[in-house]
Amino acid sequence: MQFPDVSDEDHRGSLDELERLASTLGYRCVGRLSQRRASSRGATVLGEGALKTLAGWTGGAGVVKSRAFRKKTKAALKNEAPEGDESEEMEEADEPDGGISAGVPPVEKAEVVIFDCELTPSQLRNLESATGATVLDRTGVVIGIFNRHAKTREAKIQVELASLAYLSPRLRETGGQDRQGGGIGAKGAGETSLELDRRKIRDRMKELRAELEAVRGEQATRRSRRSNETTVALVGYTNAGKSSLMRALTGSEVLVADQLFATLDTTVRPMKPETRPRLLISDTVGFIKQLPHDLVASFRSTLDEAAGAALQLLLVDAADPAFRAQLAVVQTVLEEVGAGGIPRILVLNKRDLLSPIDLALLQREFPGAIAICTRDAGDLALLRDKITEFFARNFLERELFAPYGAAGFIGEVHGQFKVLSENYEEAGVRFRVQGTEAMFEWFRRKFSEMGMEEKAPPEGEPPAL
Ligand SMILES: Nc1nc2c(ncn2[C@@H]2O[C@H](COP(=O)(O)OP(=O)(O)OP(=O)(O)O)[C@@H](O)[C@H]2O)c(=O)[nH]1
Ligand SMILES: [Mg+2]
Repeated sequence: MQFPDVSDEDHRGSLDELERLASTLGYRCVGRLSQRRASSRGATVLGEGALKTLAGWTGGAGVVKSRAFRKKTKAALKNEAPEGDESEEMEEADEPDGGISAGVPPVEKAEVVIFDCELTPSQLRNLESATGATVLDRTGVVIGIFNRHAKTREAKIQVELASLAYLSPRLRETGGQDRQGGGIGAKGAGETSLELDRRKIRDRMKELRAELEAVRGEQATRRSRRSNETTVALVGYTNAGKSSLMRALTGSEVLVADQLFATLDTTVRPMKPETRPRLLISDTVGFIKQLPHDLVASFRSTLDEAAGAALQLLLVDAADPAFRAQLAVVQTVLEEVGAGGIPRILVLNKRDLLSPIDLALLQREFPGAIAICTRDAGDLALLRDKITEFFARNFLERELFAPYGAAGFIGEVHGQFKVLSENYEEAGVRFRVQGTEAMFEWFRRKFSEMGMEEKAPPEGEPPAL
């Protein structure tokens, strides 16, 4: 469907992206069909003609043979309103048919039809009836990929929760069968009752939420343990190159793949070569347009990483013609999850794929941004400098005093701060250190009972990292 407010270019880009998503799930695209529509309402989303064309590709009848459709037809014959909760959608089906672009009909028969919009459960069922093929929508495909790529316990719980939330309303329509392999088992003995399925889903979701709480509790503890450290979050659209940059900056072996949603788990590693204080880099799940809210909510804790960072590196694939729209999506989602107000450096990645002219134009368009290639050592050194400069600007120089006998104190000072000098005096050790306000705050809380003293030196130049 191409809606009136979507340009031809954006429409094509969106279908390209959908094709990539589908191929990540192992599907091969045999044909594309578009129709200009005012909205995605209507019993089958598509008009009659487009549906017939589509059914020609899948070997389906091209008409809906559902109960609701029969009901509507009967009602129409009797000239009365149709009953049932699908009546509204059936009424909307009358938009004129037209604006179809289908290209050459595919040689191979299509077994799966994927729609680039969200389908209601009844639209999905009607379309399956008319095409005789399996029908998926964009969300279904994304959830399928998430199911496949989740590795850690936390990501698996998050994905299962999202699948169940997606599946639950669709159950009524599909008679309790699990369409996507989304976590609950497919139909089996004693599982045909809809009520039972619904209750099982509710119970399972409750169980998963409790488990997620527990996992998140552990994580929060881990996060607070490093709250005095300084985290840089890599954020961006899926496939922008976040994990590649993570590897380059930290030397860690995170997965890099030319795939959408290769990363679903958060990884945090110190930046190499190590700085003092240590800077941590975090790599997390990417964004995509029309990411359903349920899914965003279940990835909340992964995104908390972005919200808790001192600095965000917002990566875009500058060689992707759709990158401006992708950047807008990322900015919107970051706002929505409360990670909008954090200092940010825009990183135009994959500059190696751009011509010098395009690159120059981009740099003029985004003056604060840094253009890099994650494989170029010089670019990486510049980016590293930019990161350390940012922290240097935010580092304060203070004096800390620890009385002798304050167990662990001296080790922590050396571990966390950059120590400029230390003097062993009669009653204890006097340090001159550099750190962020947050680090001093954490330190104050931890060692307040030990009589730590802290004092800012006279105003001067900002400290170097
Ligand atoms: N040409 C070029 N390709 C790059 C560059 N950086 C990353 N890539 C490629 O882009 C693809 C995606 O890279 P990833 O690092 O996995 O991207 P990501 O942002 O982590 O993606 P997800 O985890 O799937 O959201 C891979 O095929 C990388 O090899 C670059 O600077 N230039
Ligand atoms: Mg990744």
